[in-house]
Amino acid sequence: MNVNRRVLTLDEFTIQQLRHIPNATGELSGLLRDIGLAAKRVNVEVNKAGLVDILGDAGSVNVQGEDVKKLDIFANDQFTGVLHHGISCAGIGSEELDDFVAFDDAVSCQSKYVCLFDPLDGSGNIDVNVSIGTIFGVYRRVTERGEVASKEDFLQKGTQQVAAGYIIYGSSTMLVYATRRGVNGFTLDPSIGEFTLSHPDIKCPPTGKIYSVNHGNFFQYDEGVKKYIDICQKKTKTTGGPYTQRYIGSMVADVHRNLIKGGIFMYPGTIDKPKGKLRLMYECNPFAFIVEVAGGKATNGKQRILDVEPTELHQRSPMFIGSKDMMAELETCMSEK
Ligand code: AHM
Ligand code: MG
Repeated sequence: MNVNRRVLTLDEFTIQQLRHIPNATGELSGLLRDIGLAAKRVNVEVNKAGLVDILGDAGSVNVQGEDVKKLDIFANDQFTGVLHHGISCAGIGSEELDDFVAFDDAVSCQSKYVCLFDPLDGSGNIDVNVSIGTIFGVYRRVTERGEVASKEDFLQKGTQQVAAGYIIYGSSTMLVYATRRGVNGFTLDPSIGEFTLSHPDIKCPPTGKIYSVNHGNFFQYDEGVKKYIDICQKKTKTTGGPYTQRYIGSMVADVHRNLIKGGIFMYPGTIDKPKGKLRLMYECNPFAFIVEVAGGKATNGKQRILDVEPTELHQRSPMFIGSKDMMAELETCMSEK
């Protein structure tokens, strides 16, 4: 029989990785497998979104005061469900829920990890067929195993993540995840229903040609940000500009593209919203972890994102993330008075 062993599934890959880690229990592999399963279920519904009556508002409003689409709720329920029924997760925090959920059954209380996620980011793009995604960060709990997880398990700095990743429901569906060992990308093979390793050991190019920002807010940005955007648009010897502006308005798609091709993504604070729009725990921390492991940088304009001490689950943060040389140019602009 001719079996193509160059194709490694997500499960096979995570189990192989265990061999390099002495005393590993396999719980993280289990958790990633659970996330992969929820992703496949969400993918099926996202693909059907144009066909069935699943579009539109579900009639409720989430904790940020935004309309909730039906698919957000479906995705939230899928990720919460698989993590609850698995054996690796003691509780979850979700952008769609007011508060964290600690699983209080005996198996979950013995679990090592908690997971924070944005179940369906960019969901405003669903009805126009633009890529959307799921973002997740995994933390080792700080409370004793055996207890029900508590707030301190969820309010940890981004540096404490043991893994983080995203799923992009795009022209193909991909799951990308990082541990401190590296970043790897898996493309869903619909013929076998498995995520298969397609982008091993992703590295973010040190520089690139793409900048991503909402230009509509330009006049609301700080002078340093405006100055950097100005540089992006100019032909200079040092930067090799002008750069190309690409902004999908779906962070997973924008940051994924910049991670692979090199570039910078910015969601700065504005006069109206000084903390910007993105959520530290569900969007900024996971991406900061992934991009840093890949060799890039992520800050809030003043401080490394991963070093920010969280005070509340739903807090927002300005976000600047991407290729390290472009981030250095930005930081120079922001530090000049
Ligand atoms: P969401 O979590 O409500 O979907 O919002 C987050 C999304 C990001 O994916 C994207 O980068 C950003 O909102 C776009 O916002 P804007 O339209 O203000 O540029
Ligand atoms: Mg979001």
